[in-house]
Amino acid sequence: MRFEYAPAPESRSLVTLRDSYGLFIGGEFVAGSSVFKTISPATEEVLAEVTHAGPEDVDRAVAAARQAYERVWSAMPGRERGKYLFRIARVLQERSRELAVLETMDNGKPIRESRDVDVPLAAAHFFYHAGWADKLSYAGFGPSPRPLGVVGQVIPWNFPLLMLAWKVAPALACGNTVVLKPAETTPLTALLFAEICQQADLPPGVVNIVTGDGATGQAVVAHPGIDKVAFTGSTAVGKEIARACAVSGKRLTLELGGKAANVVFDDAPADQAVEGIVNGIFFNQGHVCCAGSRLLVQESIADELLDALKRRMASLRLGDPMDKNTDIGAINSRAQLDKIQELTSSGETEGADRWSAPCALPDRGFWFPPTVFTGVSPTHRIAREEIFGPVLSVLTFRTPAEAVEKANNTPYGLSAGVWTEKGSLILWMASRLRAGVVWANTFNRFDPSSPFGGYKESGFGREGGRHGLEAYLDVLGGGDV
Ligand code: TAP
Repeated sequence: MRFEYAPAPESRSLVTLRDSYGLFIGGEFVAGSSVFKTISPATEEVLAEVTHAGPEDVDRAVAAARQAYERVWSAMPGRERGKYLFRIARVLQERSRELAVLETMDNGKPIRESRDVDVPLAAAHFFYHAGWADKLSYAGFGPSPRPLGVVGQVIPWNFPLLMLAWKVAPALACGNTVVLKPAETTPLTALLFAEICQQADLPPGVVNIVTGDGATGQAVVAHPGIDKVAFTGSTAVGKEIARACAVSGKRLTLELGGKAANVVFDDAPADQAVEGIVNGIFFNQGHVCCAGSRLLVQESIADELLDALKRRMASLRLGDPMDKNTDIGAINSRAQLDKIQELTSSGETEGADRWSAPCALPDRGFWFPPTVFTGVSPTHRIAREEIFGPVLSVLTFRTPAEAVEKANNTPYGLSAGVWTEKGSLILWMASRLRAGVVWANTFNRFDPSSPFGGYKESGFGREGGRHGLEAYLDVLGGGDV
């Protein structure tokens, strides 16, 4: 039975959009070399004009960060830095509805997700790292770990505010200052975050935000005044950055792509597994680095499980991301939609069977229905390449050993899921899966105290937890933090 829901739109009036936004450098919004427009992917309406930072603007931002590092932030006792982080965390909570609405407008993700996942987790990251700021000497990195200096951070568009929090909170807690570049298609919550830094009286220059495109990211990464680079994005760009940093001696952490296996055994609780599969691949339109984009299902239950999955997919509601009942929002950009369409066409051409949930797509904006491919072979592109959209590729296996072999048959290694009632099988699988995170009987769960990161082409370094602090500390140096 299909339920009809009355519209339940969240109010756009919670957000006051400016016509244009400057760069956030030295605690102020300043003009830059040129401007570009950011649009709503759900309606293609222009939301605001944003400044494009050229190399000279990046230079100013790095200089402001250096000055703040040397004069204020690195010398400030950890307990004082912690107070600023607590303040930012509280303001994020106070302004959470505004942030959620703005995120949904600029990114296209359902308001339910920005409200219940992105913004609360972003605040949690600041609370968590605020607690670490005065305890770094007890974190197991020696008695006096030192900050690294000015950190250049480049983030993607899939979780704009949350990725900012993953980057900025540990960097600041450890005594570094930052120059952050948000993605070209989703700069608005980072700019609202800049206002929050002002509201929290963060010393000028501790956080600098330079909006722009890939060239701006390149300028940040290549700047000689940057001591450490932290990048989240595609594996292709990550490799370019690794090459650029290799010759410079800069410290580097990379959080890159994934092609996670979600492995369902025949004794798994079926309804729970179906919810986990749906959450694993359709959460955030599948724009998730750790998405469970390859379903590995034990052959004996494959037909039954797929029937249940299709029934569940048919009940997903696609449409206005501002509606509180929406499950599937808009694809973030025309370019991403083109990429999803190209890869799904290759799935059909290579011989897999495509099934999409029956749902009407809105006339304007960028949309793609939840889709599942069966009859997939490990050599198909849809089984190997990251689609980064609401598309699931299904493969089958007979034995646990075959499941492990197929799950690990990927250049990536970010995450995996295991569904079974047997605890021993969970542990057996977890010790063999080459993935940074292995979820058992759940998927896409995050917590700031739990380190996240990849193996192989999914990158190196960890974000979150005690392990994540290490990326922002000179653990071999002396002195007080
Ligand atoms: P990318 O195209 O790699 O872009 C990421 C960021 O890098 C954007 O801000 C981008 O700017 C900038 N950039 C582009 N070219 C650059 C260059 N040559 N030098 C420096 N910066 C450059 O990735 P995306 O399409 O935005 O994001 C999707 C990818 O991110 C997926 O592969 C996904 O798996 C990965 N991701 C990984 C994680 C973790 S934790 N592993 C989390 C989220 C996403 P523009 O936006 O202006 O192009």
